[in-house]
Amino acid sequence: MKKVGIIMGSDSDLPIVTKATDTLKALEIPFEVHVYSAHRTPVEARDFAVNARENGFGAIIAAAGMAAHLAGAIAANTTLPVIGIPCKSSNLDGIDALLSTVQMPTGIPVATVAINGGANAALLCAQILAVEDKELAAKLDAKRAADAAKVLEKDAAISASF
Ligand code: RP5
Repeated sequence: MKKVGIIMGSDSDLPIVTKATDTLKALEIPFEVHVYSAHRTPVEARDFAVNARENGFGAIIAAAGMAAHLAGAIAANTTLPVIGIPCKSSNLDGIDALLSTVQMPTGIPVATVAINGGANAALLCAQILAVEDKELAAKLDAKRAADAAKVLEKDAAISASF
């Protein structure tokens, strides 16, 4: 199976990235995690993106906050699908990172999930990889069914309490 590359702009983004790694582990999808910044280590971020396809990656998650250019900078250097996670910082509640990540110019797409949406970033990667992987698609179907069953249990409990 192709690997997922997870890049974060700073180790302070790790709590958000952990939501993605937990999700990938549960689905038994191989991944690598790195701290590369579009601003502080632009050469390393670029090199990772340029070599990612040849290095066995099938999709890349880029998590960054503030003036979040990481996902766009990665996307500029690969045609692998790039999923951006805008991370919330203290001043602007993540709106800064959301707009920086989502507003990509035509030709260089970044699939942007919600602010701090680490789990959905991983699920989107899984869905991309599952296009050509029936076993992974079955795991995703099973997860959806299990998630729905949990909601229906909550419905029964809430409904019975009134
Ligand atoms: C961004 O700036 C990082 O992705 C992080 O979300 C934010 C703050 O970084 P640190 O100052 O905590 O390293 O580039």
